[in-house]
Amino acid sequence: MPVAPQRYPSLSHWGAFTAVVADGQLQHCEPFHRDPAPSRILESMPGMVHSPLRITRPAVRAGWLIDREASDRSARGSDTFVEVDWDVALALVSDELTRVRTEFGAEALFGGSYGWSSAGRLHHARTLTHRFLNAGGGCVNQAGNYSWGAAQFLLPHVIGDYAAVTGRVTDWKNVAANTRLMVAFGGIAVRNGQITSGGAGEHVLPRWLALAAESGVEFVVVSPSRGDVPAGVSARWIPIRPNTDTAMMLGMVHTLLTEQRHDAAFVQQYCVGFDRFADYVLGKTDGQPKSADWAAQVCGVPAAEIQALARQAAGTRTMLTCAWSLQRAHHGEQPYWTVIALASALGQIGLPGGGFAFGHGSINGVGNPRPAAPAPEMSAGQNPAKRAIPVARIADMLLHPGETYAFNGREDVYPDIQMVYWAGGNPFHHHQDLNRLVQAWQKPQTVVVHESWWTPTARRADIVLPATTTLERNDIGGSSRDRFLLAMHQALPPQGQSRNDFDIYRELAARGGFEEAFTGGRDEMQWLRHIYAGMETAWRTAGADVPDFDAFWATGFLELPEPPKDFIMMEAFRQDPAANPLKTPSGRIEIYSERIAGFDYADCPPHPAWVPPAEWLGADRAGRFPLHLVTCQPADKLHSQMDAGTLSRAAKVHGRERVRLSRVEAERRGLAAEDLVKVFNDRGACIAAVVIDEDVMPGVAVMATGAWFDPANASLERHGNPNVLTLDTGTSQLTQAPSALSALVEIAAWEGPVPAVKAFEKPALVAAG
Ligand SMILES: Nc1nc2c(c(=O)[nH]1)N[C@H]1C(S)=C(S)[C@@H](COP(=O)(O)OP(=O)(O)OC[C@H]3O[C@@H](n4cnc5c(=O)[nH]c(N)nc54)[C@H](O)[C@@H]3O)O[C@H]1N2
Ligand SMILES: Nc1nc2c(c(=O)[nH]1)N[C@H]1C(S)=C(S)[C@@H](COP(=O)(O)OP(=O)(O)OC[C@H]3O[C@@H](n4cnc5c(=O)[nH]c(N)nc54)[C@H](O)[C@@H]3O)O[C@H]1N2
Ligand SMILES: [Mo]
Repeated sequence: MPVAPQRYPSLSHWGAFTAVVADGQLQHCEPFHRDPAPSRILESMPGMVHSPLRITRPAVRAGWLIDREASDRSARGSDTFVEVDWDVALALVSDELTRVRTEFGAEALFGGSYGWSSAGRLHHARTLTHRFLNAGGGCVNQAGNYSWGAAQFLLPHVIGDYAAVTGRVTDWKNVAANTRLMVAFGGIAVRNGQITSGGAGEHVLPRWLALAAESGVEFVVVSPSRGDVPAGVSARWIPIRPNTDTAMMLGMVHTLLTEQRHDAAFVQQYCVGFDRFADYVLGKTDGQPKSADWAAQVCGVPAAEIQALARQAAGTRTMLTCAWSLQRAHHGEQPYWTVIALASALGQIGLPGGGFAFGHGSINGVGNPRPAAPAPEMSAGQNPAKRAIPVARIADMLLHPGETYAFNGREDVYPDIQMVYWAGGNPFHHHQDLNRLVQAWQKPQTVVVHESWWTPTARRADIVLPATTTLERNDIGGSSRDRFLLAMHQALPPQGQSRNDFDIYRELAARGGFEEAFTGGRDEMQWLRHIYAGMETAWRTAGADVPDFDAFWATGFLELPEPPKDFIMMEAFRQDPAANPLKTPSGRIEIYSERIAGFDYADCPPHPAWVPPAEWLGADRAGRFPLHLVTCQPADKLHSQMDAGTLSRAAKVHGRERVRLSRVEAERRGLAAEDLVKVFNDRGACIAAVVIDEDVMPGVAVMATGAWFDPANASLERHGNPNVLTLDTGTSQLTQAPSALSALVEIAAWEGPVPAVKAFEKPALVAAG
């Protein structure tokens, strides 16, 4: 008699689903019945959960195991691993933590562990890493994130808090009803709307876009790629040179000012320092008016088009929105500050359907009407070491211990790191200039990684501990942008000898004598009840029908109602700025910031300005690297997660990531579709496969991130990982965020034999003798 498959509710960053399990194997992931637009990334899960790339046993790098001090750290990534028993591995990790803490102190232990890990919040590996290291005496952490790092530290100076980025923007319903023109810098890529951090219960972006289109909202997409125009929406595409949006926006402000179309009363009442900015725009401070003609030279958009868009925006209800990508670039503070200045000049901030927003095309749920009730959360506790570096300065830190750097008005010194601890992230995916990171990674004596798969980062560890995936444990997930809270039932036993990160840390904490501090005296199900209890009151107040935990667990989900009233960003401030001031020094929108002026940073002046990036098409157009490389998010996976899965692999060409080019650029280089090419600059090279794409403007090459890093050597990566080409420098001294989107490259036909891709082969493993 065949046994009926079992069904378990679960959740991932790419959507909620039911895990269908038969004979101990995940058969497929059935999308959540309430999700109107599920993501196909779910298709990759069965193959990944049961992948031969799973790490099945704890493993120790051979050179490190023989002699830590004498071991050749450049062998990280190529060395053999020795598989050991859990007891041996845990003793090694525990002793090493104790040794490093005793000999060098908590400041020698890097536990930033940046990365997305699971949607489930109890078993969120990064949070658990912090909780464990904090309880054990602290570590050096990472501040901010790769997603919106420049915005995160700039916006508090300008609009007081960064709610506009991470929190709520004006609801889509309000946009549909009131906005007539939506100008999307960086576009609204539906591809990116597959993802919600913490898990998508419902994918809402297609629905809200359709509503806006039906309601007659006119879309203008300013982007190097027409691919950022949302499907099903008729939109005008304005191609723009990457990293030059600031110039275009300044040209629009200049048009408004010189034609007296700006809202003088608004900037007077709600902003500080607009006059000083206007002097700059008009050329009174530097002799160069930032006219539409000037802007056209910089950004490549015709002056008449810049002027026409400014006039149109001033004549109707306009929402300006910027993708997060704009600020993930060198001097990425400037387009964000400038769009706020432009929106201020238009004077519609705080009105229905007007003003500015960020991230509509970056992640699912931006503008999704949802009451302000908390999402589930696990606490990491306090870090007694009180040390953190800006998230993306990791290679700088490892390469330059003791050196001083500036960050957001402070001077700090890079710590001298002896041990790196990572769980739930893939720095050999996320960091820029990976050849430089390979060098920096040789600095610490010891690297510990928890992973489920032999990712590039796991391969570069000294001690690897096998972690379960989401389906092998019980959890709870949800996001502040989503109306659903999801129960995540354990559907499978731990694969191989893998253990939950929570259990690994519990055992290590027990060895260190602080088990109770780590566990809080709770086991898995007690924690889930505790997290649920912490949300109950707020969810009930927000109008949800909240059952007790057992009933929620049995049903598998809980739903918040849509709020009765539209949320309009900065509405209260607009209605009464004295009663509802912004959390800036002046209480108003700071178009000129005295605080930033006081920092005296040449790379971040006190008002929005055109500060050319280190690499862009204006500086080196006729030079050796005439193409601007745009590294966007991948459509068929989340970062590097599920890269070895069926969906991602099917999209590769000759097993490599693709590079998109216009026909003129391909023909100029004698390239045809599916040709293998070398994409290169002075930092490195990778092999990729050509896609001729007339939606990409000339001068630009587009590659998605996520191909598992597979270097043949420092001068060639075989799989198409664009981060061997990107620039590893802080956006500015103010925010020190990643400058991933500022890189110039050249492309040439691949000559000679093609090296095989080895990213999906396990490292050499031997049993302990
Ligand atoms: N060039 C360029 N680079 C970029 C970007 C770009 O636009 N351009 N974007 C940047 C951005 S915005 C981001 S957010 C980063 C993303 O960078 P990351 O978040 O580091 O990328 P992921 O591939 O999601 O890595 C998460 C890792 O956690 C592991 N993991 C998942 N669940 C668990 C678990 O339960 N336990 C453990 N121990 N591990 C688990 C996964 O297997 C995976 O290897 O990349 C950045 N890098
Ligand atoms: N499918 C999928 N979705 C994802 C992710 C994923 O890995 N996979 N990652 C998620 C995460 S962690 C994040 S932070 C968000 C990131 O969200 P974003 O940062 O918004 O995403 P990107 O795909 O990097 O960039 C969006 C578009 O910006 C355009 N662009 C790039 N540079 C410029 C420029 O200088 N000017 C203008 N006008 N346009 C430019 C590119 O054409 C690109 O398609 O995506 C999230 N969504
Ligand atoms: Mo991100």
